[in-house]
Amino acid sequence: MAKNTLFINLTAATMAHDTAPYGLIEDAAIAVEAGRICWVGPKGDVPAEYNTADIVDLERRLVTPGLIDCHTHIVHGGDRAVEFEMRLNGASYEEVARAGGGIVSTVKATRGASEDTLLSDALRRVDVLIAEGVTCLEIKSGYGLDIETELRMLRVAHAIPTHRNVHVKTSFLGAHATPPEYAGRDEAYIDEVCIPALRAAHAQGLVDVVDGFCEGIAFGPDQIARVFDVATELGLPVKLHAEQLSNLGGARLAASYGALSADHIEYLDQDGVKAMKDAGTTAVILPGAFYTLRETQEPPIDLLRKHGVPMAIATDINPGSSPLNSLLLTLNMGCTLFRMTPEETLRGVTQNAARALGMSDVGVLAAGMRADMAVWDIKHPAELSYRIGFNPLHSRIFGGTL
Ligand code: DI6
Ligand code: FE
Repeated sequence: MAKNTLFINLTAATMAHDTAPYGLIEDAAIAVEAGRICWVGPKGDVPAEYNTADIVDLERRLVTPGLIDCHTHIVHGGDRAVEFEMRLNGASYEEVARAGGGIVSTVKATRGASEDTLLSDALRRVDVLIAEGVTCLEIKSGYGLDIETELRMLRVAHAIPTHRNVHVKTSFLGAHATPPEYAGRDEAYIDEVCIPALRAAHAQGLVDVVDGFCEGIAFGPDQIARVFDVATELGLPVKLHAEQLSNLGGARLAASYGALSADHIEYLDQDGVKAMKDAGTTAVILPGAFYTLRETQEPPIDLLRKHGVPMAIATDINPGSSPLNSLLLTLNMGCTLFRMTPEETLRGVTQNAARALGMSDVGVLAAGMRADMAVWDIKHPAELSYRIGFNPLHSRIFGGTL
């Protein structure tokens, strides 16, 4: 029988639906066996069966679920510092995109990068997230836009857990942009590349979820629907970049497919919020892109709250609109830019981020969950959102191992 471990002398922000804010338990203990949490509660209530467990004293630190970054484009080639500079010299994001820059320049760099280079570049970025207590992240394709490179990106994403102690969920984002060789022929791109790439990636077991970019500079709802129809046929859940720069009804469309999440949603209206509520679709808030693009339209946080739509929050790390390699800074941005509360932002990278990924065994500290935890040198969970540019991580526990 696997030996139990009992973590003691800690404050647990369980994020489970409890009476206390953050599901907080002072002077708590957490028992772990075979990579799973088997008991969480006040130290005085530890069941006798854990009397013989190996004890790990966490010296009064705060323990949260391991953090989850549920929206990243962390696998990509190159960078876009020069376009950042262009925008600072007056060009808009759309103008940069229409001038053949934007996503397309990253496509060129990604196509030109070997699998090894893509992997080692991604691992450097993943390591920065891990150092902030991240134990699970989502990674998208969408910078290949040809069958071979889309598959390569997904293989790289899949390889990451063999090199690092993190879980990875992959999203197929073939409907991210039309590549230059299909300029003006969006429909042909969807038929000849996007859908065949999706089928191939699925056949190779490389896809967990199907994503798209529903926007004037990307694909319209009818085109996204064609990709989502294939996802449904393959039994894959969907999610969507929706209402980022304008309102095309993307969130409503996604909700009609029972989407796991609709992401960005600055321009989401009340109908879209209601559709998400009815479908159980999680709102993924991405302050890094809002900040980088100097967007002024804020996502409708009050409406989401009012209608009880669960909110997640993520880095959206990508070389164009969100070169934000910090989930802790993202928490602070959610609070300061959008007036989310520190409890909402922490829930957004734990319980609700798990929801956005369709994962039921991570994101809260409770019996039966994977023993993925972050141990912090802080007293109160609000400190995770409060400081800017400070990382209080003490250690991570992954699958029960410190
Ligand atoms: N929305 C975004 O903000 C990023 N992709 C997307 O669908 C932008 C990606 C890029 O500019 O490279
Ligand atoms: Fe994105």
